[in-house]
Amino acid sequence: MGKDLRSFLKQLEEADMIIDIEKEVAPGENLAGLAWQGENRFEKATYFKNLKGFPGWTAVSYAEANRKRLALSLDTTSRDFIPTMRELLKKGPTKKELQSTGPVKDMIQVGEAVNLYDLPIHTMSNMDAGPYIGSGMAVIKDPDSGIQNVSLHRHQLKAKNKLGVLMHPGRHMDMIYKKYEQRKEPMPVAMAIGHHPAYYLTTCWTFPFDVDEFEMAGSFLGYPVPTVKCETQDLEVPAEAEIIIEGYIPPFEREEEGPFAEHTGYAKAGAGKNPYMIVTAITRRKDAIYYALQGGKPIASSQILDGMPMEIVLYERIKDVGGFVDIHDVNAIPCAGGSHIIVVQFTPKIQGEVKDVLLATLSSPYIHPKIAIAVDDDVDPHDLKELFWSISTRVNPERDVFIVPGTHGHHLDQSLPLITVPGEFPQIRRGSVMGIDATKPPTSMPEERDAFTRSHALGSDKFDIKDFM
Ligand SMILES: Cc1cc2nc3c(=O)[nH]c(=O)nc-3n(C[C@H](O)[C@H](O)[C@H](O)COP(=O)(O)O)c2cc1C
Ligand SMILES: [Mn+2]
Repeated sequence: MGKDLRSFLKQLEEADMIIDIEKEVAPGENLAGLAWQGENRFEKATYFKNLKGFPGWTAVSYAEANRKRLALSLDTTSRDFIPTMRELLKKGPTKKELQSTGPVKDMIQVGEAVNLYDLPIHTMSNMDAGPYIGSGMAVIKDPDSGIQNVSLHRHQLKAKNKLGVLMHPGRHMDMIYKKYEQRKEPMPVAMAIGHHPAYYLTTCWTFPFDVDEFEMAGSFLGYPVPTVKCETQDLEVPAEAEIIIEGYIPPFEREEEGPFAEHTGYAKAGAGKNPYMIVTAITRRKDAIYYALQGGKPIASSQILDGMPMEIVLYERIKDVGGFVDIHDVNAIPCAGGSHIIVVQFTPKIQGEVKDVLLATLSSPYIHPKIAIAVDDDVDPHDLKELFWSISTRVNPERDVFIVPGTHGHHLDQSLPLITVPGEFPQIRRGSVMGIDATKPPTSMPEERDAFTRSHALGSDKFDIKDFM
């Protein structure tokens, strides 16, 4: 057996990174709030053992939704996360391995037997239209190349065999759906729910169009991902997932969807006329664990799964700006939405370099970053106290802050004006971006740089108060 949600839960238990909850919890009432508190008060995942109205079911939340836990799942640490991921990426894709069957085929419901209300799908926020599946890794196939794509999308529970779908313009699922619409054909979809974090991480990564995200999951895990064929659609899905939901998205059909609280913490953006999916089969493990991925108000899975791949993509991009940047770290600040404020830590060499780095950060494969902040090698980009101190003592606003107007903004960032029809798919926004240089003068100006050398409380570098208590 390969690595899956269960092997990761064992790792979390051993590392004391998960809270087991035996008391009864209701997916429609308090599961979300308790899971949110598990992370935001105790920095832990949550395992719900007793679900009101769903006898026999259990649910996990926030498993991968923390840099430390995500790092643990890939046998590394929070500090070494970026270098480890950079090494893994060099491996390129690893072909999947099709098997005749697997644990996800323990139970099979097809056609009329399909009932989404049997699953403990939870409601994530007080502003949501109802229960949503956040953990469905949507597998589709490019009808031209036959290559599969996997991405994560929000899915409103609409009927026993119907789910909403939100596809942002330009995402691979949107591009492939348009190909099916051109052919006037439905697009087959299969969603995998509940698996090892490597699957979720690669699913949320923007790889080139012709890369199958699960083949990258194979490279991250170090072996070919085992797959099985779907029952009712021509697609291959992970054999060791907890649940598979098969179906299709009809062409040209649109229906009211939302509201739903997004990674920004607001609920109205994106709501309106969106496509939907008809479910044709559900297959699952006998004792399937529902993965109650929490979206919305930070910190949720939304910010971690958006932000972690972005950090590595931005790191790779920035390191080559102007030939070479002495880059140390990137933080897509989770509590700020995970993707809209990016902190880049590096040692500036010459005047002007910081601005180039900030512009590269703001014009990458991602349209999320709106504010980029550069900090020097003596400031921890993950420590908000350090960040504010650096901005406060190293920024002269008229010199160190710039704004670029008229850029393409993120579809769900409600602070930016829409340039398409409100409530109609797709939604496109024009906005602006801002760079803040909170670094010291560059190394080419040693005297000026030296004036910004930090002080510390005398003895704090040599003595530990624990030895005096
Ligand atoms: C929790 C979560 C929910 C997401 N929901 C959506 C969504 O509803 N619609 C969408 O287009 N992208 C959504 N995304 C972003 C895509 O999954 C992500 O950009 C992915 O890399 C797209 O895959 P692609 O590169 O194959 O297009 C979500 C991401 C996360 C982490
Ligand atoms: Mn893709």
